[in-house]
Amino acid sequence: MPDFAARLKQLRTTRNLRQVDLATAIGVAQTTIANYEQHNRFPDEETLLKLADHFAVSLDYLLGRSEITVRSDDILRFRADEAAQAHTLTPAARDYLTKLLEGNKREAFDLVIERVRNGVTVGEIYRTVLEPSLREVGRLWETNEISIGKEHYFSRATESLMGQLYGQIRFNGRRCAAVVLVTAGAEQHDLGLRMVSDLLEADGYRCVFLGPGTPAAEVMSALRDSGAAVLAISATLPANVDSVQTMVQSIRTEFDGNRLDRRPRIVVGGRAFNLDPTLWRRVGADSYAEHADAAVTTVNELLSAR
Ligand code: B12
Repeated sequence: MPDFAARLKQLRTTRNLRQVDLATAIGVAQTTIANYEQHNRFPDEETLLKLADHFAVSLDYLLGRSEITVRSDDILRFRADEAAQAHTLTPAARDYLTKLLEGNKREAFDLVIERVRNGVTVGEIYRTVLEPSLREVGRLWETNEISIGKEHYFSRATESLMGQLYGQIRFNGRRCAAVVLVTAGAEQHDLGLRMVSDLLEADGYRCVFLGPGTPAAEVMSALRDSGAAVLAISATLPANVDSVQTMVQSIRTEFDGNRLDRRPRIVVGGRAFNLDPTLWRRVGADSYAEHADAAVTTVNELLSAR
């Protein structure tokens, strides 16, 4: 495998960047990049993270310890799709977004809760209002049209609205297996995974939502204690995909001696996997779904095939 110097040069040249372009983008001198590529210097922690973020790769990939990465052309295509979707927000998503960004939280919540009272399912609200408006907020933040504070406010408020909507979910009364849900590595984005959890519960699954920051040993305990049939892992940042792979490998090893039907099936998802639809196979998962509705279908299919 290449070392850091070779990997950096490879990443830079395959993106058609000159040393000076990369230097400007991450805020260092051109000679610094030249020194990195010639093994003369090694970056500090902050610069390493900037480089990984800039190329949308993990630190392991940047250091030549992993070959798992999302292809840059996939990222560009995905971003273009996201930008195009901004113009096709549903009127309800547009209203929610506008009201909340103006600070009218009560009105924003009321218009969503009103729709649920009128028969719209929570799943539909997630798909047509909350998910697209969250993505649009990300785009507005990336293009400097709103501040990071507004983006935080919007996501925290949406999280609290989801808590209220949970009470409105219509559960279908089936009694299904348990599913443990976690995010990988340092991943803090967990709203998408919560949507997956809520819709699985609505379909009858017992969900053990662990979310971000759960140590591997605790994930194992939760799988054993709940007798889970499925582990659902979410990653939004490409930098966390390696951690998904590590988690998949340790679960496989841990349950290796168990009967086939006692080994948890592993399903992955989240923005990082949506960027490159071949990635889920490369991390060794059993399946993948692009969004929360599809996640329910996928889990049903995985378990009916056992
Ligand atoms: C809200 C948000 C935050 C919140 C998260 C709050 C929370 N509790 O989740 C906070 C403020 C904490 C945050 C932090 C950061 N964020 Co942020 N964030 C977002 C934002 C605006 C929305 C994310 C979201 O909720 N989307 C909506 C959900 C519903 O979509 P989803 O996650 O894709 O989930 C769906 C599917 O993927 C699927 N799914 C999800 N998980 C799973 C799992 C399984 C098993 C299955 C089957 C399916 C599945 O189902 C879901 C529902 O359909 C996005 C913008 C965007 N385009 O997504 C940026 C975004 C993801 N963030 C970004 C960044 C850069 C960051 C920070 C690094 C910023 C910083 N410098 O601090 C940090 C990183 C924190 C960390 N270590 O994880 C970038 C990522 C760019 C990249 N490299 O890919 C984005 C894209 C913004 C942007 N346009 O640049 N963020």
